[in-house]
Amino acid sequence: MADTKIDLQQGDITKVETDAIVNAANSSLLGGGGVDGAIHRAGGPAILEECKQIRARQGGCPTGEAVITTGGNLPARYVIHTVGPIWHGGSKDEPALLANCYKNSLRLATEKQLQSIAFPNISTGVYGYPKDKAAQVAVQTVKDYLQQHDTSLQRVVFVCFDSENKRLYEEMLKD
Ligand code: AR6
Repeated sequence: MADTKIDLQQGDITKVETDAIVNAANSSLLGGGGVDGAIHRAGGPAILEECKQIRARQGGCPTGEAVITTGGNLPARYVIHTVGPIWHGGSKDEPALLANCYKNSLRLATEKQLQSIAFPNISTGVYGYPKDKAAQVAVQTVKDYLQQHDTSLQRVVFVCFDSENKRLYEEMLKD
């Protein structure tokens, strides 16, 4: 594995000073509530402008895929927008789709030669993915990716908004 550090923080991802922050978007790329709304509010209109250009080119973003835009007024230089799966009970390929969100975001960051990236707890809000199951997928997928790929990334941060997620990640990152 490269010497990439995995960190854990609790708080608002729009304040985090990594090269990129990841947005838990929807396929329209036109914004929404939750972390998506917070990122567009804090980052300003330049982000939506680029999302619209991407929509015009490729018609939105399928579940599990990711696209990259400017960070606008955010401390982060880029926002990587990925679309998590809606939880339907686990039989609709949700774990693989959620893993794809993390993999494709890490791939984009690596292609851009970024050194740091911060993830929110994708799909665990409006999309209803059970937090413990989502944390397991997130941590395992990031660890596997770092083991299997050459990457420019020196730091990956999990940013938990709520204390339950923080506790789950703490437990999972213990060793
Ligand atoms: N910083 C970090 N995490 C946050 C923040 C924040 N400022 N705000 C919320 N969270 P959600 P989803 C956490 O609902 O489940 C949107 O409308 C939140 O506590 O934002 O992937 C999109 O447009 C939760 O743990 O995203 C889509 O339509 C996590 O972020 C849909 O919601 C994800 O919750 C996506 O649903």
